Amino acid sequence: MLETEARPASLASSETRDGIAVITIANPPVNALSFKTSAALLAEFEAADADPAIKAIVITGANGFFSGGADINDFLSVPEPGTKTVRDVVAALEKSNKTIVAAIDGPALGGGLETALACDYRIATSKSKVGLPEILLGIIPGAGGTQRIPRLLATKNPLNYGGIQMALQFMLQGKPKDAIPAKGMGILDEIVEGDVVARAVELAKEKAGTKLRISQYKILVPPPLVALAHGMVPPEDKGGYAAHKLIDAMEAASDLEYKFGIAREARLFDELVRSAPAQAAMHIFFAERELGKVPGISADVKPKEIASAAVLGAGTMGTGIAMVFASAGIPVKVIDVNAEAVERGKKQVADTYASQVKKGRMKPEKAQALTDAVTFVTDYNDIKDVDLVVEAVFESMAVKKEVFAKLDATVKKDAILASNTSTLDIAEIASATSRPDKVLGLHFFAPANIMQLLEVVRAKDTSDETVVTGMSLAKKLKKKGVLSGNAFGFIGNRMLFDYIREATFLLEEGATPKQVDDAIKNFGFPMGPFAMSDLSGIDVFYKISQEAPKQPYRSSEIAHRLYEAGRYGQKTMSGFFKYSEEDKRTPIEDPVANEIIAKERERIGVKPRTITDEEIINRCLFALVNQGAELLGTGVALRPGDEDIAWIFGYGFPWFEGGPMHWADTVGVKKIYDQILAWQKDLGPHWQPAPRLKEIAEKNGTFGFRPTIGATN
Ligand code: T1G
Repeated sequence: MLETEARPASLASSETRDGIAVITIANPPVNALSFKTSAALLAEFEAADADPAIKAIVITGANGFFSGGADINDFLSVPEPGTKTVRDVVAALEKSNKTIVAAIDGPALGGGLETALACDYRIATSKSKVGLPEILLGIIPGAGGTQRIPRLLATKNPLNYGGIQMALQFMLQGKPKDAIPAKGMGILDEIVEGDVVARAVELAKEKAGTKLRISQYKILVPPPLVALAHGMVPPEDKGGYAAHKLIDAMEAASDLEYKFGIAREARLFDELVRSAPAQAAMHIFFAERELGKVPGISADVKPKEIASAAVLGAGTMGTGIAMVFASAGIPVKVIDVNAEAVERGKKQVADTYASQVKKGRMKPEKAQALTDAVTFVTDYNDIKDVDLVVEAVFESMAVKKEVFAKLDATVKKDAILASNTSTLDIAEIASATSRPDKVLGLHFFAPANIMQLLEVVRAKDTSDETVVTGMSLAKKLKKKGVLSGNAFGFIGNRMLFDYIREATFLLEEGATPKQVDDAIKNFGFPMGPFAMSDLSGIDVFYKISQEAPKQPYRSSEIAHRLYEAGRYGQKTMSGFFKYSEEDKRTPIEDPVANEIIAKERERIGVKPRTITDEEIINRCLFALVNQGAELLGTGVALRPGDEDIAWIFGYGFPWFEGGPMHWADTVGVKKIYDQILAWQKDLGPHWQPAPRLKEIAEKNGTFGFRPTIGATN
């Protein structure tokens, strides 16, 4: 006979089914194991564990989640003594002599999976995911994951230390595994279709009295593998801080008994959670989740469905954008009146997917399906019924207005028209149509099918519905959608212009392109401003500078001199650097370019001086921060976190510094402001502190958006 004892809804509740206690974590939206939830779960567990009538225990989660792990907000504060955490829950499970079954439905991540690993059996629905993504937060699993996962996987996959390598990859990549591969690895014992809790109660009854303590499994992590792993992750000061600690913790799973291994894990975790890279990574986590929240637009405004799309222009960018839509499952037509461009576009699509298949990253059937999802047409009438068009034609206002007028006349009235312009005025482009409310900017970054950043640009007449549609489309396209106001260069490029301005002035004053790029790379960027200019094309920057609003101060003309010398960068095998036939991408220092720079110094009468790497970093990055503050002050950017996401996912700003605005907080906004005031005197009026920067500096404040506890190292 079934006895049910329901307790009032709380963060954790339990009921009894036939002598089996079923404990449910319920902390919407993701059942995060906050301090409070951990305490509630612990209380329910200890009560069931102590109850002689209870033969075994099932732990599960409500609302389609097992648990998203520890509550990351809790890491931003110092817990009161005696505060219960996930670790205490795991310790209680470890101590129990009752059989415990984890019934997983949905994601079991971080502390959520660690809780399940402390159970004797783990069963899950097929839609579940399991993962230890802590590394993505600049930390390591801190509730036994580094000790149990290696033991479990090594025991389940002993051949050639296969399990050890799996465990390393699982934790170093932090990428969750779907249920079926997780079963294959041995993390899950069973995949359940239907009611996972009912199956778990059944299994608990079957297995009652058995204990499978992973903590007691003996394994060996061979030192050569440890050394290899250390060699495969970035240096500690270039984003690898947590990774090296993770490998150290995993080594303990081999060298030490569980109780000592867990102590080492805890020590390493506590050191990491206060580290600057971890604070930066948590800032990014929350900043990403803020992106879609647009103040002033009511939640009642729903996005339009985009079930079909078209891209105007079969160039490299247009075709790349089309592949993004195809990957998101949105059939897309690429329209171009130029037949050769269409052939080139078709080849780009075929080559891209073929190389994915060749690299084993995509199955041939998937490649074929994606290729079929991108169709090329030459007649506007072929796209008249699509829900959205992205224009990606030549960067000229006249050309843009001409094609928008034609699109407006051809495509169904409620379709959204978007421009992929990287700098031009969206309102001006929209004025060529009868539907400015349905016109916005969708600024993709090259290569569009790789770069994650997507600037969604709102012009004065763009409707709230169109903005919301653009933002939700960004999520559907798996892009980081950053909302920008309609100003020259939007957010990313507008900040870039000041960064490049300063980098070029440093050349005038005595630095070389190599010195500047090396300093910036040493800071953590994948490439410096001049290799980036050569990649994007000095001719492109030159044309943009011709269209840019005139500034009330002098800009350097070094790029002009290179342009006049026909040095456009990689495309002409020479720009700020030169490139070899064998390797068209690796910049080589070029005395010819340095000579052009030296001549320009003479022309403007500047005597070169010694410039330190520190000055290079500060001048380039303070310029970035100052413009970031300007864009916040003018409302072009909504939040500093948005600017950080833009620069991390669009321009390679090192994640472990958290983006330019978070970095500014670690340097000190007051210090930056004072330095800019000093440069205004020494270097010129182009150093104008942004009012928002002044305001924050005078309050000795931060850009911040979530308090961070004093970061160390
Ligand atoms: N802590 C706090 N808030 C969280 C959270 C978490 N772990 N996970 C999600 N949220 C919030 C998020 O900010 C958002 O809030 C809302 O939930 C919905 O999230 C001891 C130390 C679970 C796959 O790294 O990957 O365990 O914006 O928009 O797309 O070893 O969230 O609505 O106010 O992302 O459905 C490890 C992080 C923690 C997983 C759901 N866990 N979360 O994705 O929703 S460290 C993680 C995710 C740890 C232990 C260690 C995803 C998700 P708001 P969302 P989603």
